[in-house]
Amino acid sequence: MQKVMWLVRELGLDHQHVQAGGDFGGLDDPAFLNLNPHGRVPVVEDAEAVVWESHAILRYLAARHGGADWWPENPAARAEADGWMDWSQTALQRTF
Ligand SMILES: N[C@@H](CCC(=O)N[C@@H](CS)C(=O)NCC(=O)O)C(=O)O
Repeated sequence: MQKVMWLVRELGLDHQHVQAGGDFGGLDDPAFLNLNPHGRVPVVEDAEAVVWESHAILRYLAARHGGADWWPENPAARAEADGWMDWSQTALQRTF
């Protein structure tokens, strides 16, 4: 969640942050499950897109709104960021 809100702010995107999950609940609501059938946050609705899974959201926001600074043309440059991002979730976070 934090990483998504961090990028939203870095990109200066107009947004509405709807709290859900934990004490806020709502993840079992049919309307929420229609957005993310896994019943988890974060989820982003942006124009026609509904994106769930935090790293998919980060990639989407970077590609859609970030320009070349956040979504470089060069696949090797993108892969460098992708590697660190996925490593943080699969290795670093697990060790934490
Ligand atoms: N791998 C998923 C994890 C999603 C996830 O487990 N989200 C947690 C919050 S961090 C959640 O929705 N928990 C249920 C709840 O808060 O009630 C992602 O990165 O988006």
